[in-house]
Amino acid sequence: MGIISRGFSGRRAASDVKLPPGQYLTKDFPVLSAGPTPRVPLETWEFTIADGKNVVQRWDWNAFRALPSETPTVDIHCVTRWSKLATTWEGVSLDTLFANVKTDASYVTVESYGDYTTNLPLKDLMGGQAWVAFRFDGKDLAPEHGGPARLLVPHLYFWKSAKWVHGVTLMRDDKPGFWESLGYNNYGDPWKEQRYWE
Ligand SMILES: Nc1nc2c(c(=O)[nH]1)N[C@H]1C(S)=C(S)[C@@H](COP(=O)(O)O)O[C@H]1N2
Ligand SMILES: [Mo]
Repeated sequence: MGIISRGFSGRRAASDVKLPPGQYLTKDFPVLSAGPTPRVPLETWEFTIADGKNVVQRWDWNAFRALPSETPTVDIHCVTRWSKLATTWEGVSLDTLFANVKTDASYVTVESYGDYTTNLPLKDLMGGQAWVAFRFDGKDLAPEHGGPARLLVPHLYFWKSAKWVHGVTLMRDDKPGFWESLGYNNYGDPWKEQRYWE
């Protein structure tokens, strides 16, 4: 029913809205940061992909912004129970960033300016599921929301969407990131309510 009427009307009626279990809707955009907001000048900003210790791809801001970008509209779900629907972003797909990377690694650690890390399976970054986003709601991403650029992985709880993203490291073995080491679930599927380690 939900899917049929949604497809038919082309937008969601209020009665159609389906939130993951235990979530409530908010119109605000709360700021959740584990530490101070790092200020990253565009002149020194870079995004790298490393395979173990070897950096295999590197972009400075101009090279990064010269890549083709996309404008996803997605729902986001924070483990602290707020959700926002139909948020609009601009960013570079991880498929684009990984286009020339060959690896047999199955996991990644995402690293941010200012020390934050988060881990996820590499396949969750691929297939149109993840972006390095630099614009939100038509405006440059504000520093408190992760500007100049943040990861956006909307199908997982929002702590996986690392703000001030600096790069990703490919790993053969999975390794818990910042919140995952402090008790948040290793994977974090909001539809399965994977908030904490069992
Ligand atoms: N670098 C970094 N990224 C981060 C965080 C953080 O503390 N540091 N918090 C995470 C959490 S728990 C959430 S819910 C979202 C919050 O993003 P927002 O502040 O833009 O709402 O960022 C995630 N990414
Ligand atoms: Mo969060």
